Amino acid sequence: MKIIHTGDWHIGKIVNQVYMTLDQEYILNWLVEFIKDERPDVLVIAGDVYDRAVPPVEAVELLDRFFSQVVLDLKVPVLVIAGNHDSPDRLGFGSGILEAKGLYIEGRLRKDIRKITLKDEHGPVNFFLVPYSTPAVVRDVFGRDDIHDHNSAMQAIIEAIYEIWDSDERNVLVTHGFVTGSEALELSESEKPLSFTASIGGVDNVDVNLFAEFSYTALGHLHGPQKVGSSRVRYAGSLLKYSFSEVTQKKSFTVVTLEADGTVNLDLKEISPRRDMRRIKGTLKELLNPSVYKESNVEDYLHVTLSDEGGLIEPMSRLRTVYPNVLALDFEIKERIAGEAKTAAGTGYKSKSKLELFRDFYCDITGKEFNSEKAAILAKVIGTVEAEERGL
Ligand SMILES: [Mn+2]
Repeated sequence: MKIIHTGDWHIGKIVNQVYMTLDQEYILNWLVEFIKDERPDVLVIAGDVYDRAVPPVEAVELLDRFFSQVVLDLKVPVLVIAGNHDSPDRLGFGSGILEAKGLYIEGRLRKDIRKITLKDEHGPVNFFLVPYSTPAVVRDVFGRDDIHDHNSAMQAIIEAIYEIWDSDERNVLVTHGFVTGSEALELSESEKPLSFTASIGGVDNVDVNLFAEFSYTALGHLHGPQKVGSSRVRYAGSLLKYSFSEVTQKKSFTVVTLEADGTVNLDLKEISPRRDMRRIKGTLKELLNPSVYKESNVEDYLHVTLSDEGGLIEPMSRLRTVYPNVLALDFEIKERIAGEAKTAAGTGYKSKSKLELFRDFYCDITGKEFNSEKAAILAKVIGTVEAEERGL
């Protein structure tokens, strides 16, 4: 069986005030053509389909058009789960109607884990759809008090799958979260901590060993395409580069061939975007010199670092006469003097969770200790707000 595994589309994403919808449309049009040629048995989208719980109209229309082309015209089934950016109910809306046509969307986790069985010439392949869920939701769904983090939540989910599966058949898990093994993973600024508890000593991660019995586990969440431990557990990576911390990543679609005996062969199909995301560095004069930029795509999304020492007049507008899509500009000198970006939130604020940011702010302003009691209260507030944002 041939599976195209992808995820983290973040349709409707805004990067430095620019809507990426046209870039996303470009790739999805390309994907339709690829599916036409490749004739996969199924397309799997492992969460974070939209960037926000309430996506812009253009994003919804784009996805709608894509699904119609793949499911109705090409008759290739599509399996979709919600990620932590999606609203479970909004994503799942109307999924009952579309199921008959081969579009399976699992927005909200259910006690009877969703099992979709597709067939190839060697027999059935079962896909278990496990949308992103907080430990609290999993605890509710299964009515189990022993679930306290993402790992114990996933353990309960896997146990529920074992009750309904046939271990002699080929079984594929589709889920979204932070799955780790013994090797370090490639992370980016796009992946924020999943839970507020992670910043008070808890952990978000799920042990990859939980997936040992599956022929393949199709993961979403991390934006860099990569395996976790063995190549049978993989992150597809995001559709596009969504932050400058991803500039060195090569985005791809994972074409998984599942053999009769359950072994997998992988083929990565590199994604060529309409506009790449890059960093460039030099003096303003150098960067505006045609011999410097003539070999490159000046339409790319750029983070420009200027190495000029003196003052410059309107560097951004001058850069944009050549590079219309400069998204960020900084100066090498200032950076060297200032060291790491410092704000009222202290150093490294970009990688801090909401709770940590508040803690730093609180301590800065009051000079008092932010004890565990205060942390617990605030964690609850943040949790409630985040749940509301996702429409839970
Ligand atoms: Mn995610």
